[in-house]
Amino acid sequence: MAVDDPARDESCEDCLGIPLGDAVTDLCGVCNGDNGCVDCAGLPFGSAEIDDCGACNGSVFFNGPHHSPHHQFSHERDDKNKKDERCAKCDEGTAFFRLRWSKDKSRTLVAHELGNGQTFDSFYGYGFPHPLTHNTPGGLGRDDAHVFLFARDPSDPSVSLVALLDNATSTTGGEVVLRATSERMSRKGVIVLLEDDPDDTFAWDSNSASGRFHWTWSGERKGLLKKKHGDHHSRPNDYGDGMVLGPWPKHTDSCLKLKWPEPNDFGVFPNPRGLDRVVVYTWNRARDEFVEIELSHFDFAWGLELCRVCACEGGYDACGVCEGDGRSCQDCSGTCDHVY
Ligand SMILES: [Ca+2]
Ligand SMILES: [Ca+2]
Repeated sequence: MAVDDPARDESCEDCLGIPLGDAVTDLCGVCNGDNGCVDCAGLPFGSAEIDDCGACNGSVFFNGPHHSPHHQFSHERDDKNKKDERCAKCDEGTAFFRLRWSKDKSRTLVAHELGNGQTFDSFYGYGFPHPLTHNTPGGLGRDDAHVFLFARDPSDPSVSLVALLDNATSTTGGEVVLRATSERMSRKGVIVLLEDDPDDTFAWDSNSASGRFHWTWSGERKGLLKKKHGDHHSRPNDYGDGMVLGPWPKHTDSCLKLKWPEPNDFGVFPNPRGLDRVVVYTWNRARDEFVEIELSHFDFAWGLELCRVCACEGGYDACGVCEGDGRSCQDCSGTCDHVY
């Protein structure tokens, strides 16, 4: 650890208890260790193995959300049929995406794994408990933000893009036009799997894998909900919007480009209205938690590009975040409790 690290506690001892010593905890939590728990994809306690095709299979996922980080997969590899099947599907089931938000800014995202029995619908939680909006586990919507994340349903397996507008309890509304174009995604069966709300515009053509989306949401319309019971003319507050788009094609370099165009057919100006930022989550597989990607110098006019890739090419940081920068990750005790 650098002595000029501003986050450093002056009284900090190293992991051997030596004041200002230089012993550090390795990626496996072992003081002065040799990172012996790191798998072939670079993830501490990861389950990636060299597969039958000779590649490090970073697509092998943990077995549900409540695994122990020490859990190890063990595949029976002596069955020839299974082996042939795996080799034919070497790239299937991978859930890594290259996020690009300017010519020279990109990161690799890891898709969130849905839990046992969870579906994209139940993950999105449309309409309950907050009506007309998303109700994701833990509340992934953010005030005045357009949120994107990938989720993978291991039962298919399939991966879809989840978009969330605003916080599910935000008091402010907004209006957004989003334009989507794609490469290598046409006629692959990509559809809008969930519409929030059905009366917003989801003009998506799966043949060309392109489209336009137009959302309006009210936020809190003061007074409406305070009207008497039985007032059927008032619609509940619409706190947020969004959609699920998928399933994503399994081949690499299937790319979706998203823009917030001005001008646009819907007369929305500025576009977006009521939003001032984009939030993208990646998934920390080692710790089973979402990590927000910091999109420095994001520009709505340039937009976002999301392309499927096969692995976390830049490797995982010490906290298990794919291509995380590890900033303030390892504090004096060597734990990873202070990521972002
Ligand atoms: Ca709406
Ligand atoms: Ca809505």
